[in-house]
Amino acid sequence: MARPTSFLFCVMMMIFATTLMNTINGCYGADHQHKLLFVIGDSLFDPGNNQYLMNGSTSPATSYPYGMSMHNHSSGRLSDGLIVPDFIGLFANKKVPPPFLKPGSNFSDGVNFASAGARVLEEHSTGVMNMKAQLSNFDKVAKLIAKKVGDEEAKKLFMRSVYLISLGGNDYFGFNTDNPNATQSQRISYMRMVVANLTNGFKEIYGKGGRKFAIQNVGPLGCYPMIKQMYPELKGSCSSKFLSHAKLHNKALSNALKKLSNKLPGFKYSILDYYYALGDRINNATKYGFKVGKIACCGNGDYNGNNCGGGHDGKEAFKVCSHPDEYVLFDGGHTTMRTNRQLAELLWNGKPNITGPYNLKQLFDLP
Ligand SMILES: *[C@@H]1O[C@H](CO)[C@@H](O)[C@H](O)[C@H]1NC(C)=O
Ligand SMILES: *[C@@H]1O[C@H](CO)[C@@H](O)[C@H](O)[C@H]1NC(C)=O
Ligand SMILES: *[C@@H]1O[C@H](CO)[C@@H](O)[C@H](O)[C@H]1NC(C)=O
Ligand SMILES: *[C@@H]1O[C@H](CO)[C@@H](O)[C@H](O)[C@H]1NC(C)=O
Ligand SMILES: *[C@@H]1O[C@H](CO)[C@@H](O)[C@H](O)[C@H]1NC(C)=O
Ligand SMILES: *[C@@H]1O[C@H](CO)[C@@H](O)[C@H](O)[C@H]1NC(C)=O
Ligand SMILES: CC(=O)N[C@H]1CO[C@H](CO)[C@@H](O)[C@@H]1O
Repeated sequence: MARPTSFLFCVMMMIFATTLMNTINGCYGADHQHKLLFVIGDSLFDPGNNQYLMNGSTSPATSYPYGMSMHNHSSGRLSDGLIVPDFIGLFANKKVPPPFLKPGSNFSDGVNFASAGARVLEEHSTGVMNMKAQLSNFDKVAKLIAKKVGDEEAKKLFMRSVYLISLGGNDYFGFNTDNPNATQSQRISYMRMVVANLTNGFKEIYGKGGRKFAIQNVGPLGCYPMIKQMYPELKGSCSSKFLSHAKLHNKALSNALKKLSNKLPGFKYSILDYYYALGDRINNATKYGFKVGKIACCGNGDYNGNNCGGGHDGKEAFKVCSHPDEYVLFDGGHTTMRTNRQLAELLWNGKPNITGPYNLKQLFDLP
């Protein structure tokens, strides 16, 4: 069978940003099969970007026991090993999407902009790239690609590519810890603002060509060991205040995405029901092959909810389990590599009741 001539424009581009130099060594362009994976998110998806924002100071995630299941390669990922976007890259037969800020990264298969602590609403925070900053970094990459292959080819490439997003958890964590006495109507209007801003973010990507969106909804915050330790009066049960805020968000997000797909031609999406997927693992760990769901592998306190790796100054005492594979959670708010693989499998080819209306495999397969 005759194959259409397909060739790549291999390009090398430089961004100089204050002290950072990024090399974009990419092959983009006339290969009409080629699709990139762009990742936007918070600590659940951060592949180590934040260490480059720290001006040389260390973050616990860049040292033991983070990375302990990868020969102690502590990359800045908040887990014992790989995180969800890494697995998605591998399932799609691509390279693991590299951290945007890592000097010399090859962005030919995609790039990961995620930053631990990122929020939808906050614009500037020290040591964190919030949604706005991540979108502006996407814009930089998009402009450089367009400069190299032309606006039209670039737009087609962005249309074929997939945008994997995890945001919102930090907004609700922050709001509910800062405003313990907020009324229900204040909580609802805050949620509306988060969803509206997030929706604007999706529209911004759509405006540059993006058509295929994969979004993980907000997790069961109230069941995280970190939160259980903040509210000892709950005696280990999940905080319904945090759970209900996450649920409100997830319902509104799902409606907002349905509306967008009705309004914007070609807009396709998947939502992973992370709230259910993680909550069921925490509460029914053995069903998924784990031994421990409610206590983290690493940290201190009754649920190992805090200070894995020694906390911010690296000096706090903490315990580490010897077999992270037996645990759903690695630290007080983040999953183990084994859980991450299961979640990535759900995102990749989950049934519509967990990942829908499309799953990621279907999004990648679309032209
Ligand atoms: C970047 O990766 C692509 C695909 O794997 C490869 O063809 C290209 O040569 C790489 N660029 C550099 C400069 O290593
Ligand atoms: C990882 O580091 C810890 C603490 O320094 C050490 O006990 C362990 O043996 C190391 N594991 C590997 C595989 O090097
Ligand atoms: C790092 O240094 C830059 C420039 O001096 C400053 O703007 C930024 O806030 C610093 N970041 C941190 C995390 O201290
Ligand atoms: C919230 O309400 C409690 C109990 O009424 C009160 O003790 C506390 O100071 C309030 N917190 C804030 C931040 O207003
Ligand atoms: C987005 O959030 C900001 C506050 O950070 C708010 O002023 C603005 O109205 C929000 N936008 C939408 C569309 O709700
Ligand atoms: C989702 O549907 C599959 C069958 O398609 C079923 O096996 C599974 O239990 C369902 N999961 C949930 C959470 O409803
Ligand atoms: C299948 C199963 O065991 N489901 C349980 C999961 O955990 C919740 C909360 O503890 C239970 O209500 C379910 O019965």
